[in-house]
Amino acid sequence: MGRLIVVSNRVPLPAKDGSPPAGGLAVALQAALKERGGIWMGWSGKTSAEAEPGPLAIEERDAITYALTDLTATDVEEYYHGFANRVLWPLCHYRMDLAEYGRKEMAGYFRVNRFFAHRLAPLIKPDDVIWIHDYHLIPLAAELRQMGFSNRIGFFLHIPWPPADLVVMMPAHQEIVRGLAYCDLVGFQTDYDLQNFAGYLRREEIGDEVGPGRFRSHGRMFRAAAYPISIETAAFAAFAGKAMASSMVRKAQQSVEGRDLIIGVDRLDYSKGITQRLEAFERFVVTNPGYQNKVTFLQVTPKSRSEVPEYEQMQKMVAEQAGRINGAIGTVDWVPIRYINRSIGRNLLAGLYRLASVGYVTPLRDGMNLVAKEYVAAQDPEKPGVLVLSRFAGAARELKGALLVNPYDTEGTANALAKALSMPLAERKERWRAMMDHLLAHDVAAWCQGFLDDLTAGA
Ligand code: ADQ
Repeated sequence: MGRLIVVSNRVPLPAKDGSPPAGGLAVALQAALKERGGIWMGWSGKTSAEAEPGPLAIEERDAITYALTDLTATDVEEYYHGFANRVLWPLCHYRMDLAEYGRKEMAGYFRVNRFFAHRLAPLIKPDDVIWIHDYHLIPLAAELRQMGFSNRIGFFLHIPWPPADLVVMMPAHQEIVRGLAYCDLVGFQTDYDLQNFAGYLRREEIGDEVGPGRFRSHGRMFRAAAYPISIETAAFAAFAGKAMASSMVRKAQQSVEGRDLIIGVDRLDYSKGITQRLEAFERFVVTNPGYQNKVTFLQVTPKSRSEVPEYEQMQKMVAEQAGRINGAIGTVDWVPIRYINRSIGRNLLAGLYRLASVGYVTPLRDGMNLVAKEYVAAQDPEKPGVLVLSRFAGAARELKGALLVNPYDTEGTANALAKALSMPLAERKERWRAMMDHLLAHDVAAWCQGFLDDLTAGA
């Protein structure tokens, strides 16, 4: 296989001090790039004041070439905030009610994808393998093909692919989906996403499955399959064990004062079901008075996308809701919900997962949800906690040892919290072992290798 070229909206440039990147995905892709030599291209996150952004900024680190482009303010507004985050994100999370489709934004989305293709073109060698990531860049493969590139091109969608009935609500759905047919391999998080994609092609009569995982659409043949993303399981487990010695984690442990800790960790996003989660926690305490003053629910939620109005409103709503619940069920010596509105370091995060008796992960819709996997990996094998997991997270397709809940069912979720907190140790161990064994065998390195093997097979 030739060099690997990864393209994603944002690029995790390694820190100058050599400290590792925060996410497992960045670690896995950087390892793959290092092994084969390669390029990681994407938006620098900077807005250019010029009508045409300057040349690519190239940085070489550890045998990887990082190629970063600025975008104009109009590009950022239309492509990123406009179409990617206000049409594709809500649509793929089953929230067409929040989508704000506009032709100007869609044109901006295609324009920036074409711009990415033109920026990337001079860097591509004939045997390079190109791996495109996520919903920001769905049309990129088609743009590259139009420029004459016949390299192997793979695409991985990190968010869900919804059923046909939803996809067709997006006015430009056929033009968007067309981009995928120009790839050699399209990866989804779960078998459900793959089925939805196949169903959409059939329903719209724009393609069909000609064999298992083999599709024909827009006059092209390509493959599609599920590749559930994962974490660096063994490394994260070791890290969590060590984190217990840190003074921050010890302080956190003292502050809980022997109560059971329930932990929720999410970017502030309407797809994560945070308000439903708080409500179910309140219901749990009210219907299980024995747990009053015996549990602390810690919700850690850094702001995200605050330039989009729904996110701004949500931030206010969640803070108010946590305050109202604390006022209603708290006592002078007990604050039931602790709500932290910012990002925390990986060390503290890993330690908090390990301290927590319950990992409370209840998105309304999620491509995978890596928090669920991190929580499992961080547990002490001798006294593991219990994962309460939404059936609507992609992770629910794999983590069968979790207590699966429907986050729209407040009573059901409250009951699951009660069940988790009273679960006998033997059952906790048995459930955890099954999940941990799965995650050790299916870590992010295996995910990366599996996708690249399939992409390059037969090349
Ligand atoms: P996200 O929607 O960002 O990712 P998720 O998979 O849960 O969701 O990943 C979040 C990451 O951020 C985790 O590694 C978590 O530890 C970290 N994080 C969250 N809150 C934090 C905090 N307060 N402090 C520090 N770290 C925090 C998208 C899709 C997911 C899919 C991933 C990967 O929406 O469904 O799992 O991509 O494909």
